[in-house]
Amino acid sequence: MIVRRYFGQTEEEALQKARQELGPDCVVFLSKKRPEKGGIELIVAAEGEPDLFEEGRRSKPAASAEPTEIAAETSPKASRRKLQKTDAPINRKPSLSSSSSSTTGRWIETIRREIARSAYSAEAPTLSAPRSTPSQWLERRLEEVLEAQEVAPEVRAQILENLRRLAPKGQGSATALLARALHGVVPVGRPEVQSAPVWVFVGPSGVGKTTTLAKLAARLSGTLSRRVGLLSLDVYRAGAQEQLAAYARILNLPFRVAYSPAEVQKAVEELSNCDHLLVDTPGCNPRDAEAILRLRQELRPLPRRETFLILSATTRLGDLWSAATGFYDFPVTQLILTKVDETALLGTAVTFVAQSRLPIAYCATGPELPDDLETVSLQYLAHLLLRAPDVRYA
Ligand SMILES: Nc1nc2c(ncn2[C@@H]2O[C@H](COP(=O)(O)OP(=O)(O)OP(=O)(O)O)[C@@H](O)[C@H]2O)c(=O)[nH]1
Ligand SMILES: [Mg+2]
Repeated sequence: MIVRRYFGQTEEEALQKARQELGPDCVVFLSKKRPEKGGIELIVAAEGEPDLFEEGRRSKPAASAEPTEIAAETSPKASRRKLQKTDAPINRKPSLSSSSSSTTGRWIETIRREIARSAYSAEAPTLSAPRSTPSQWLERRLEEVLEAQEVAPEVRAQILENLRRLAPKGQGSATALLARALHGVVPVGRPEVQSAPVWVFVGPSGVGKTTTLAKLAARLSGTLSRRVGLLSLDVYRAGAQEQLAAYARILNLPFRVAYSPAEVQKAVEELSNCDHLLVDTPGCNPRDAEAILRLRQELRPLPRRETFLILSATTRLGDLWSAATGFYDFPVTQLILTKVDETALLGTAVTFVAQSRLPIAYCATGPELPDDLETVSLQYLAHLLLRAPDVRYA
């Protein structure tokens, strides 16, 4: 999102300047009388991803527009945002309605700070004042974004440290710069071709293990033309086998159920012509040591394997750690983050990945098969962190 300040003798004049620069869909946050600036001040927002260096380089703001970019938005789902268009009455003060996300609150708080600052901006320096170098300016912008996303302070510090090294020579979009600054802080997973042939999906109950397994089965067998077999060890939850059996039917893949380590061994032999064997497991309480041990014993006959820990992006940091600790001994090799669509706050998950050093391989972005799954790259994580939360006006 881009937020800028425009001045004019009348609201219409200031709005015309805003539309010229930001396009017809820009949104008026605030309109106020500013006689010392020649009439009226508008604070206007628009969708888009600014080149932060470009904005930071402006040593002196134009008389009519003072750039105060808050963050970038590149989400393909950006169209979901419901911003009031500027062809609505411009002097209607926006009031926040139902947005419950604390991120939204913080972002709005950032915008409010800009608005408050504008009350005495004749005296106070703006964010793009001459004394601010491009790299300082950029660092402040991204620090605000990371804080709003609730990335833990020590992880933020590491990312900003990288940014400080990159920024003086860096160029490009906010997403590209943040992606480079995440390097070495947030480990990402191995590509499919480098992984072991058996993929086991473990995690707490209801996080999306079976759905994610089916998405990956569809991707491996469809796009990548691999021979894929499915094996269910979930013999506890009613309907669990039927769920995976249905996916196997839809995808036309061989499917087995195993009730014991011996049956696991038998299934491995029967499906030995497959390039990949994807193994579904029952939801397991990470604090239930007995259930964890039972599952580990059942998995023992499986040859060299990739064990994905599946966790929901909506989980608190303490519970993410509790799961990582409970499943640690399997051993877990990579992480899959599900329900990324259910939160605008990705900072907790990013903090967890940075602290645990568990490489994050995929993000599930919805319940739909097979599309709601993204292979994780630093570019993708930067995009998630920079996407703006939904902002709604009454
Ligand atoms: N919004 C959203 N829903 C998801 C996502 N992944 C899975 N779901 C939904 O979450 C619910 C649980 O998914 P499952 O795949 O059955 O979860 P599970 O971990 O296998 O559950 P158990 O086997 O009972 O432990 C289902 O309604 C899925 O459609 C996601 O990324 N986003
Ligand atoms: Mg399941």
